[in-house]
Amino acid sequence: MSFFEKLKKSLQGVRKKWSGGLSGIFSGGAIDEGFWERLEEVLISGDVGVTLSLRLIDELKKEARARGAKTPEELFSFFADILAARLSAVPLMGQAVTPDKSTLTIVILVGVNGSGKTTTAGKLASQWTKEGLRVVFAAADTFRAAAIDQLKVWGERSGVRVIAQQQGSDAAAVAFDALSAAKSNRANVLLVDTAGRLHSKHNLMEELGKIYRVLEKERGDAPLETLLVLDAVMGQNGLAQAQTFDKIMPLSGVVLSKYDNTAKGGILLAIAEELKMPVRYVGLGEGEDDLRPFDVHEFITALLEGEKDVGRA
Ligand SMILES: Nc1nc2c(ncn2[C@@H]2O[C@H](COP(=O)(O)OP(=O)(O)O)[C@@H](O)[C@H]2O)c(=O)[nH]1
Ligand SMILES: [Mg+2]
Repeated sequence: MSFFEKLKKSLQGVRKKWSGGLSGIFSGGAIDEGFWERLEEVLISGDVGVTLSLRLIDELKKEARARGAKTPEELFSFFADILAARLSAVPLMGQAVTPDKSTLTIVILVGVNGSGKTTTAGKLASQWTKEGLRVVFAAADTFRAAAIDQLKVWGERSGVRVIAQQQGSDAAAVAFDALSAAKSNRANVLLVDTAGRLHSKHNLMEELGKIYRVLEKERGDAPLETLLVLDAVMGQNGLAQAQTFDKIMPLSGVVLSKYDNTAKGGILLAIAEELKMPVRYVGLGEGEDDLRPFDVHEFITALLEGEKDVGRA
């Protein structure tokens, strides 16, 4: 299934719950006060956020005047263009991490408990091993034994070596070991799974900072990617998390997980606009193939398309 088909399928759920979907707003009626109020309501209830919703509406109003739009239908493509322009303005938006065989790429996954870090590590490893890349896992979530086991299951599935120590051991030491192993094995990717630190627990965040500093110091020329895994279901609450994690280590992007599970779709716009952070990947399920690089244009088409078009290929 292509990203588009997959996304459309999962967006059917989002759309139904998201006040009948954005598409309904643009079909029929007139461009009157009621139209703008309905649009505002749908955007805000869809986790776009108040400030951004009002900004988008202002922009669309200007566009409507400038182009002399008479019906909501005419506004539809203007709105799609506005969303696309804003999303595309963020550097690295939708760009997959592209390790290559000539070097080692380090990828650290961070995020709160249950956000989907380990699953994302597993999905990425599955994709990359299929491309013939050599992947090593660092089990730097040393908090719970179950976390190490969970990573090992993914490791077995893809034939990926897991560098782990005992539960409770120093996470930065695991990361250090794993980097050495990755280097001596001439691996192409080191995927570092970390513990789900509550962003309010400062000492735990410090530990995460230590992992970053160790890898940053020892990496040599190896490119380093730091991805924040955000649970789409968290909505606007996720934005505060992102800022806290970004202070611990400069983030190179967001993996928006569980997009198939959210009742609201607008958080994606809020991440781009409020955080100015690129959404690199979107998680659309629990399976190994359910992680896709984020595609701006396919996303907007799928989001704005009416229910009537859902079956179209
Ligand atoms: N539906 C859905 N479930 C997901 C997705 N990503 C992760 N999960 C599930 O979310 C739960 C927590 O994921 P896990 O990777 O253990 O989170 P971690 O604590 O951040 O490592 C697991 O049950 C995963 O299967 C996704 O994109 N969609
Ligand atoms: Mg985990």
